[in-house]
Amino acid sequence: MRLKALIFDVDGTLADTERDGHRIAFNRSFEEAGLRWHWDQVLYGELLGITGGKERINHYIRHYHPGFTPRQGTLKSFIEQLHQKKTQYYLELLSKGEIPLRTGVSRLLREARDSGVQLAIATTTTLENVTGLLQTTLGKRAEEWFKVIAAGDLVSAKKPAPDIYLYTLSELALKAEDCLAIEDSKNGLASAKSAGIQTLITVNGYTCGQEFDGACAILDHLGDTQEPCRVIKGNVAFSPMVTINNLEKCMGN
Ligand code: XBP
Ligand code: MG
Repeated sequence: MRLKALIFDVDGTLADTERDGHRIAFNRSFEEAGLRWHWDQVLYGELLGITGGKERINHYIRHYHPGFTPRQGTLKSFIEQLHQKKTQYYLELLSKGEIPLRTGVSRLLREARDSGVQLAIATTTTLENVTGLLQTTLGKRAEEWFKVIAAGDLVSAKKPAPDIYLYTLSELALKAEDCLAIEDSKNGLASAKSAGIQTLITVNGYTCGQEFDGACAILDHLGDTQEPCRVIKGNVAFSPMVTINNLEKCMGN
């Protein structure tokens, strides 16, 4: 079947942004606010079950510091301010070029462009984080490669709700069956699947133990000429790398 659009998740899919990116930025914002909160790698893995930075902070407070009240203002505005600082720190990390794209991402994006397959993004993270990542890894004008960049608070119900994917489909003016989503997590898969979109998973350190029922394939990464991918589950035709050609063949099955 003819694939019309590829819809990418960002965190964990385009790049491994969580452990050494978002986590570090959250911790810096806590330190700066004089809070003795620290998210280590294991705790952060647990907190990733809650998508969205503001929602994650709120969940953490409710479960780990239930009596906490900010010195000034409401809890909501306190979390918003903390999160704005976190975004600043995250953008600083990106600008240092410390977060590269995952294997095969740049290759597949370029191949899609050459084949006339549209590109889109459906993510929970803040819009500036997406544009920052695209610019620091693919160049100043990389945003223009994407017909739709759907991010953050654009929808009120974040992944695993289907809203961000439904919004992306409507902006693309395409049907779910003409698109394929690329995700890294259970929450991401649930979101894309509930919007009716077939989904390919590339796992990472935080998500490799998750269940991905209903994914069209599960791989360790997208693969590249120098670094073949491993098919964990699904059609072996994806090895040594995911291409527009093998995606179109496998989607028909
Ligand atoms: C990603 C997220 C994001 C980031 C932080 O989920 O949950 O919250 O961790 O981004 P997904 P913000 O990959 O499933 O979209 O702090 O900007 O929200
Ligand atoms: Mg993700």
